[in-house]
Amino acid sequence: MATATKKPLTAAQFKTKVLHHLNFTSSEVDFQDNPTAVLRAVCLAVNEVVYEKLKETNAAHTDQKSRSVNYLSLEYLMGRMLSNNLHNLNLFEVANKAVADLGFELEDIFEEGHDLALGNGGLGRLAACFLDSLATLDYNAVGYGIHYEHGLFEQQFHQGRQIETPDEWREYGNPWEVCRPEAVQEIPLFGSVETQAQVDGSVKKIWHPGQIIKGVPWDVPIVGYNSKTVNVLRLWESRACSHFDWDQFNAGSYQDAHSAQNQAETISKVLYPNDETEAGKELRFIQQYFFCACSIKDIIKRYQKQYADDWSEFANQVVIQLNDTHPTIAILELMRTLMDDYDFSWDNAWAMCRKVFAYTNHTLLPEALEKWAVSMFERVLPRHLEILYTINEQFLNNDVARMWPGDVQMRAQLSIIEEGQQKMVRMAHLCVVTSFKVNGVAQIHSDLVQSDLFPEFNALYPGKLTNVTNGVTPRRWLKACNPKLSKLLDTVVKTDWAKDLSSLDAVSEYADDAKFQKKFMDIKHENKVKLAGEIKSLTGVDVSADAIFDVQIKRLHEYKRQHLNFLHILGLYHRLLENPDYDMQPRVFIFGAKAAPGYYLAKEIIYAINKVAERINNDDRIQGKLKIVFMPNYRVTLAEKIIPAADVSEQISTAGKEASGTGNMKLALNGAVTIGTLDGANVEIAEEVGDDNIFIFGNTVDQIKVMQVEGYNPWDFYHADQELKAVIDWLRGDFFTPGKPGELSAIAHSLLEGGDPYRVLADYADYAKAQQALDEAYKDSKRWARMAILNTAKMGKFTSDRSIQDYVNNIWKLTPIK
Ligand code: CRA
Repeated sequence: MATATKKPLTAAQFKTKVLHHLNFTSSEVDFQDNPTAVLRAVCLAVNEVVYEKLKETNAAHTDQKSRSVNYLSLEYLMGRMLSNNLHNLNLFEVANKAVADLGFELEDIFEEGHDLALGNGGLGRLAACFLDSLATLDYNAVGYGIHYEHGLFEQQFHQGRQIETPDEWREYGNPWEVCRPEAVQEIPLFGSVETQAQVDGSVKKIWHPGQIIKGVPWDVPIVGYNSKTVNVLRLWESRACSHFDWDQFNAGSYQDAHSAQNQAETISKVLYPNDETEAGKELRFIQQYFFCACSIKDIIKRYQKQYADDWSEFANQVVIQLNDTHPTIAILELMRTLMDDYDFSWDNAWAMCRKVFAYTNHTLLPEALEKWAVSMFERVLPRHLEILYTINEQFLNNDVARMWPGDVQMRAQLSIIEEGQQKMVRMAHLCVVTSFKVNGVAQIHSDLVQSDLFPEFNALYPGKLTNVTNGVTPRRWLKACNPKLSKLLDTVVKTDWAKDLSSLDAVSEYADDAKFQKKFMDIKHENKVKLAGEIKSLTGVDVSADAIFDVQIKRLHEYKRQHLNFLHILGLYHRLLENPDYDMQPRVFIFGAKAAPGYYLAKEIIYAINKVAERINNDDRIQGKLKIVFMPNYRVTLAEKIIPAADVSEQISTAGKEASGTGNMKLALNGAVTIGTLDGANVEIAEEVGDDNIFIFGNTVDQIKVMQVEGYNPWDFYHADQELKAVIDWLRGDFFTPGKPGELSAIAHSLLEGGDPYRVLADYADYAKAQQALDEAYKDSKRWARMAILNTAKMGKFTSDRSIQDYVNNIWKLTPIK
């Protein structure tokens, strides 16, 4: 469908639209004290533009019969939408002026918005960045997920301890989503399978479900930057199939009728708040199945709109990307649908599945590799389990037996079913066996997937295992969150760097230019002043923007080693107490992290940092050289405020444990210098910025492996390092908690008696040394400015546009929509 090139909206026209919505959608004539109403009206005004583009995009997708990627993810961490949508539609200045005319600051209006926090951390935020890039690059893509009533919990601190409260992101409605009753799906569960003999001698399997759940889709439009495309994120909400069982109601059991409804609605009630790990909870399993089944039905429905019952184009038109193993059941559901509902033979259905699915692995942590009990599988999805058994049998008898004839041990090791007291389904094995491509998320991680996690699969299916290094969208993570730096970059980069991030390399030429250095560092300082205000209002702590802002923001996990950072802070405090004139640049250590509610040690680490912060922040003896702030309720919106103000980026995971990381990319893009281990994407960041512009320390993956073989004794490190011993002893005693000895001892206990599983003590000395080198570098303001500038200039590789283009070239094979 051809569209006449429309004139861009003027501020006056935009204001008229906003006023229209204030009057007629909200009937809010007196909006002067009602910024929430203004926010709503602005969003609705933006939606007028968005929906028009969405209509055009849908028409183009249908006209061109274009191949699409279907991104299946249990998590999407979208954050707020307004600022990003305005930037992507090139309406930011227009809205700014219109809102000013109404007597408001646009930035204050943004503050009224709620984060869409339907995810935990990196995996969910990656999905959000990928959707942004897919629309920006004009690819036909649909994101599928769950419409959680409650996203990730809100975090508060009560006397230093984390308290969780429910997230209410749509309590009063959300302007960015629209319900699509015409696309509701019905999803069967439980029950039994009947085997029916057919006249031709074959058998047909009939599943008689015990319950049917309704899946209601909510669409969130995804606006591309400076592009024609608006794609859709489709989120499924679960509901009971008939709202009331009237027979039961008439018989007087109102309660029972309601309980079926409650049970059905529980499925999409709440996001599981664990990053990386999830225990074998039946509800989680049903969540996974529910959203996969809804999505598979929807994908088929979209296909049939164009091809009716001609299946010959399906594998050419459809690719389904599994974001980790969470959506693995989609494989079994597609097999079941093709055979049971569309009469495919086994071989044809299997051939189709092997062409359609691809899988991304996001972690090597053994506890995060999903397994489900066969017994539960059988109860919830009896038909799917049958299919799974057949897939496994064929895989073992064909693929494994051909490569390793008679090797019983290999069979057991590779089988999709793990034998044992409790038989388990290994979801990752099903993914690798079925998918035509499997990728890790940074080069070092993908290498480890091939060498350590799935070496046999790599031998069995050469070329299947590959790498796509993660990326982040420069629209949200530079243009929108750091407007001052963006404007400065505009003055020296002549192309639209937000769409072609590699063009930022042109900034390298200015790395030693004194004038440019001053401008760059002045902006950093202004951003720090602004963050200092935020810190004051959120935590009550006064910090100076002249200090180094040292940032560690990410989920709280032992492998990410917030406690290594913490021990080093204690080390500095120890030095300052021994010698108040100890020469160091004043530093503010800024943390942001949520701990999974059931993760004991993670919560103890938060408590210890908060307790120690209380003491150190109020200790006059150290003359303000050291401050610690733990910002509550870390989320996308807070990241957008912290990142532009960061001088130092802490990326200090145990080598081999962080698959990629993406905060590392966002911080460097905004001119923060990384102190980090050779882990995840840090390795590639180091390659890009060069050794002079990053502080690398610590044991490498290989050295960690050697340590494992030779035996690791944390006590050796404790006894060998006086400072380390002293600060650990502080935690074991009552130095920070007078009268309550041992209140902060959980960390020390895990590091010593607990065997220090993440090798914190082994890296302490080298970390402290790297920190000292960093302090030296900061003293030399020219050197530091050069480093900061080069970090921004060299981040071109880490745009999610590049990641998406890698997926397109090597896996999805899409062509952009014209
Ligand atoms: N926790 C990895 O740990 C990675 C993201 C996105 C993670 C991060 O290093 O950057 O995925 N893994 O690829 C994960 O969620 C289930 O595994 C993460 O976010």
